[in-house]
Amino acid sequence: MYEQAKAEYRKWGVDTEEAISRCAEIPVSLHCWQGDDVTGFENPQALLSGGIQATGNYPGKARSKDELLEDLEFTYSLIPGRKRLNLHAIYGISGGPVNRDQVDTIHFDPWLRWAAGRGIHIDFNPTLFSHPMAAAGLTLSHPDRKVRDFWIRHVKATRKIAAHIGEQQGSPCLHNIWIPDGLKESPADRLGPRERLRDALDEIFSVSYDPRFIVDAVESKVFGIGLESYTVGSSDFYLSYAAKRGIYPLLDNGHYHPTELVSDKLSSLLAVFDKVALHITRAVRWDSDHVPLFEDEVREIALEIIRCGGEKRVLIGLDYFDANINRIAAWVTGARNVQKALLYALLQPHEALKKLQDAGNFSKLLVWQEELKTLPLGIVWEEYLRRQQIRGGDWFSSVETYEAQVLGRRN
Ligand code: RNT
Ligand code: ZN
Repeated sequence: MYEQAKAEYRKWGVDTEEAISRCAEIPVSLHCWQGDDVTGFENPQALLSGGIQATGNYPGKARSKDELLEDLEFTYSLIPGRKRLNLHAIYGISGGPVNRDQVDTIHFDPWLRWAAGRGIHIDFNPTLFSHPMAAAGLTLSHPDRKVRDFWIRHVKATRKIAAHIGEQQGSPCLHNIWIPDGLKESPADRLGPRERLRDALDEIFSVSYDPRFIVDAVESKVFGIGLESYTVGSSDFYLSYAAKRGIYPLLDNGHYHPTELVSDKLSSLLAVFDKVALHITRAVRWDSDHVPLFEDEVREIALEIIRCGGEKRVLIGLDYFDANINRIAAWVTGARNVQKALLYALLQPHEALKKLQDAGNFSKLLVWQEELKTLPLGIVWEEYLRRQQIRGGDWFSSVETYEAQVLGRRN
């Protein structure tokens, strides 16, 4: 069947072998926080706050470092391609409580050792939510200098950790700042908090690190639950800030108005920035962080990455946390869908299609684009999985076994 599919694609000028080998090389950063509903290791009872929420109470949630590692290990075994690991500062490994402004490299060395043994590179995030100092929904833009300073110390510490990780692993660590800061009600002052955020960031970025070790990004948002009327770190704010300060924007596709598409934004940013970071998720009516599907927008994002030659320039990360279904099934489904979308995008004759556009041959372009949609992607996907030694379409039965044998013993 694969030989037939290969011949089918060849008719359109597409080399399935090249697509398979390129797909295997594109790094996708798997977020650790799908495994425990963004709880972290500070306190297993911690409540998620900051305008984000994991809904659902499916049994078997990872309650400790060992359980999360066990689940991650199993999750990775079901996902093809080059995988990174995205950690948050609340996943530090220590003998006792460590406040956020005290986190240090030693708390993440165990992760580095775990990842090194598996050929996995790590990305990192400061955690400016689920903490008493963030209770007001304000952190780096808080009117109280003491609160801002606390969070500035935290992010300075996490950048130091990220640079250490990048140096140790020999691959730059993406350090992405997302803050919840916003207001539920109509603001009386929009500029003040944004100026305070700008100044706090300037203080944070006054420390410079070797770009071979760290890639600094900032993630915007349109609103958070309970913070509906105003978001300090808006898209305009962070795009301008990143452009001026020589850092990078991170686009989360759950963080825009419903008719604004990240797939359309990528080329605009890649025309100006040499790198752009992504959080791939699925927003259902709001930033709900549902599992990404193999759907139009995920495919279009993948198409844009490939069309723009962005395989090395777009840092792909995942960001969803569904607690309503088996968490491993959620993790794996979203990650496999992103992989499948990348393979789909690599199986298109982009140069030929661009030529049709430039020649103004829109009839043929339309016909080709539509015909290409139903080529035998599934067969090439199965072949890709086979070569990666990853289970095919029946992978869920192994999750059922894992649920019975491992997750079922928790609680
Ligand atoms: C929140 C942002 C942010 C978080 C993670 C946990 O809306 O998307 O990226 O989801 O950092
Ligand atoms: Zn995000």
